[in-house]
Amino acid sequence: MAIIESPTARATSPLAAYGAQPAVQGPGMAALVAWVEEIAALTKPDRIHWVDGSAEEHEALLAQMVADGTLIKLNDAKRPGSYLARSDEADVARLESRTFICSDKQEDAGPTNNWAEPAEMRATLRPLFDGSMRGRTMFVVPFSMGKVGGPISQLGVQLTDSPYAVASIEIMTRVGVEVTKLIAQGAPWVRTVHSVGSPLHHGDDDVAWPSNDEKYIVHFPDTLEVWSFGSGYGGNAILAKKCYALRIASVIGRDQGWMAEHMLLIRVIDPQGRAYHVAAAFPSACGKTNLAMLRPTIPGWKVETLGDDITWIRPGEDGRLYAINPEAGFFGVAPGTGESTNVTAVETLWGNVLFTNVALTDDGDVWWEGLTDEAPAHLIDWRGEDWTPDAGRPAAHPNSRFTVSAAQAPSIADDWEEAVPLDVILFGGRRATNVPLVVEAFGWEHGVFLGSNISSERTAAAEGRVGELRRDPFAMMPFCGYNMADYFGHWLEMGRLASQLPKVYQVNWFRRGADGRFLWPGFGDNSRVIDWIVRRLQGEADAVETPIGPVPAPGSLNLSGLDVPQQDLDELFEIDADAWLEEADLTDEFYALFGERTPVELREQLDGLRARLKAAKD
Ligand code: GTP
Ligand code: SPV
Ligand code: MN
Repeated sequence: MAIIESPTARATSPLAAYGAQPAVQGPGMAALVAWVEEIAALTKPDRIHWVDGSAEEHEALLAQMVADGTLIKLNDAKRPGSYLARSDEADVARLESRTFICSDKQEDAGPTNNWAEPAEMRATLRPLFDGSMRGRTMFVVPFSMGKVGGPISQLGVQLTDSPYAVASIEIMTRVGVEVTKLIAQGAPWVRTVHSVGSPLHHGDDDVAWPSNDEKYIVHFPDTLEVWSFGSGYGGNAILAKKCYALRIASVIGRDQGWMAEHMLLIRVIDPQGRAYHVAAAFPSACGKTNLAMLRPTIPGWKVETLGDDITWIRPGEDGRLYAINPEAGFFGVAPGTGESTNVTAVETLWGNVLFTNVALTDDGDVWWEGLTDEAPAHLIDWRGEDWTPDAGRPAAHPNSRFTVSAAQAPSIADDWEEAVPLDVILFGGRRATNVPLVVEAFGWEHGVFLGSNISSERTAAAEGRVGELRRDPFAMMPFCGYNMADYFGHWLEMGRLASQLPKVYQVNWFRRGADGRFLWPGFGDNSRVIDWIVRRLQGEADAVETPIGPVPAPGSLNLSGLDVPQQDLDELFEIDADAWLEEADLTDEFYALFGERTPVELREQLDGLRARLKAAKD
């Protein structure tokens, strides 16, 4: 199968000139072909490749990237079917400052999103995309979020000049002719355009990771379009993920009565074999993949993986909220993933993995900080330079990632592509202070209040100073495609649409002692918190009320076999009324950002919190 069709004589239609479109017919095909032609006329690729999603095509694409120097093939004996990509040093993470929500009205993007007037943004983008694919192949990538033809699945097409993006999308979504057939039959789909912005002029040598210093990740929610320019990395380039499945989908969900959330999804099975479904919203690089693959340290419990990053939730006919993971793969943070922290992930990564910005070992395998306790004596670091343990810098980039098929996780549920009824929603973040290990919400509105108040220390998943505390409501600050206050309102509305709501909890695995240590062992021991929550659902675990919500009664958290000193436990659950009153002031300031759009229910929740804190002080 030829990946690269040579540019034949430019005949009548650009499509006829560039490459073969699939032999799929139907009323929806004309719009797709017209759009592909329009974007090709703008970006002027040398070739067009309609991706069919076959295994042979995927292999050929990978082989071509090895030949071009974009990928390094890893040692087949150590890591079969696996590859390493090293990005440009200026293209290593999502760029929130370059991400725009271009709704017709600025107030619909809200104060927490970058906004530009759509016509003005189109005028900015047009010259950037004009000829941006010269010398390259434009790939047409039809994809489905959720299983192909599934009742709550959504379709899209990405046009991209990045073969790395194509290979990634093929792992992260369902790609291929079956999707094109649905589009041909008339199913709705979302248009996404991506260019690394690095045209090749005659005789130019390509670089391993083409990109452009100027970057734009732009969403037009009113026309359901995404345009991304200049970056080849992760969420900037795999447009099905954050751009579509969160930002655009959140808008569709607002209008249609469902939710697109930055959440992992798991099935927890208790020692009696009873199953519960838990979704958890934690900000980027705050432990979603880890919890999604949790291996409980307490006997009798089991966790099955359903998703690790995105969850779509909608009310079912029985009044419960049903959830699916729309993705087909994991784009997971490598550093900190090891035998002692996430052994399931380590097992998942046995082969067929696309690694980005991790270190290369001398025997052609990969390594990153935290994979093993001891670093190898010599590595090639993520920049391609020699590295030894005394180098004084990390060998893998802190936001280095693995891309791997979800089906490959040993913990994946047999029915992971089906919707499941939600029992529990968790909100969490990285908080060194104030937030206890676990707090129960008084009810749905209080739960929404807790979600709206997630704050977290910045990680390497996006630009900004790592460690700085920032607000990240519902872990959706970078991913909400519309006004955040309206989004809070949508959460409240969902509570009215469903008759049997999940219970909501706030968790924090990251509280530190005065000496800077984590107070809680985390990882597999987080099962102890899940166990308490499930026993609460069953009416079998006690809680004590505090001003911020019920917390485990002394003795009700299963700590057997765990060596955490009582003093650390006290610190883990300490609630300092003064510090919380200060947080309440910050919440007030934050809500004020949205003016009248902040739902009154949340203001009432804030008043209630303040009153309880003041009462506790008297
Ligand atoms: P995105 O893919 O960016 O949305 O993030 P994610 O939430 O899936 O991140 P992931 O699970 O990969 O978290 C990465 C970091 O969190 C790693 O550095 C882990 O070591 C750390 N981490 C995860 N769980 C725990 C925990 O229970 N305790 C502590 N201390 N660290 C944890
Ligand atoms: C995140 O940053 O939350 C991610 C990685 O999941 S990316 O897809 O690059 O946005
Ligand atoms: Mn994420």
